[in-house]
Amino acid sequence: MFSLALINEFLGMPPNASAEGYQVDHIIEFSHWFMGALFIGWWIFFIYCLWRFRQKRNPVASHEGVTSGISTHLEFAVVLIDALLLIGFAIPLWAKRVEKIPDEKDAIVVHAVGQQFSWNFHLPGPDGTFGRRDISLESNSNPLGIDYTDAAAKDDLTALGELHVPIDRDVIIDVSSKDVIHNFDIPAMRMAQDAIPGQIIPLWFKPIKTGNFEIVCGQLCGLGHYGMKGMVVVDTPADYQAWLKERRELSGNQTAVPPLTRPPGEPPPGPTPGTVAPPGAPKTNNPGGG
Ligand SMILES: [Cu+2]
Repeated sequence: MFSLALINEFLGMPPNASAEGYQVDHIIEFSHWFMGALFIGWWIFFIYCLWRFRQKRNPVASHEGVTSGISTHLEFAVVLIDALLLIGFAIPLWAKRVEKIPDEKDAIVVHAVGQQFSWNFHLPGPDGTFGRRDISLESNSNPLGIDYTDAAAKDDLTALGELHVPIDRDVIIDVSSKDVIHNFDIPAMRMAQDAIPGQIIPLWFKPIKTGNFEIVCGQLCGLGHYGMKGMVVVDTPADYQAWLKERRELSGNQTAVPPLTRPPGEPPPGPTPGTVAPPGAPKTNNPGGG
């Protein structure tokens, strides 16, 4: 069956997997068809001009130019359609995304923290409250700097690179970054959000298909940017509970001795190998590093 949506597939977009993604798909479809029409229109105009203003027929240049108003009308129509796309569709869609965040009580809430070059996830655990995080506690064994002396942190779960969420539940991901600007992008959910140091910005969606969906970093964040990938696994509710149980068992082992400070001898998180420090950056004294 012919479908307008074929253009998205043709251009390589993965099939949509979230309840809200269709709105994004529609605006992308419309924009692509509109660009396609403009592309053909301008080509016809270009070829017409080559023929109409050929030298044989116009040996002397006309310095007066076009006298009819048709090109003005055409250009005005293009501006009008562009304005309609922006004001009528894009801005309201964006406003809906940033204003109508689902209630946290009924949603799965996760913190995603970007770093060169991976995604860390922090889950609140059974008590539903996130434990305190402190940048001074960050280490290789505690990349999120979770303060395990905080009562709310005792049951918290962490995951690196792979996040599981249940199907048909609203998911809110609070996106932030430890170092540079990253972008938390799940193409199949049609969701992307910049991860900005010092800011926590929510992104939300409702997955409607089970399966594995790639997370990519959508901002060129350093030499390892190409490898900054992750996975969102959309599970059935039973599989999701099983994953939580597994994470709980794993983190139970990890936090048997809660690290109050950085383990002795472990250097503070410094530049990752492969990262080029910006010009003028202070030299780090990493005892272990070069
Ligand atoms: Cu990145």
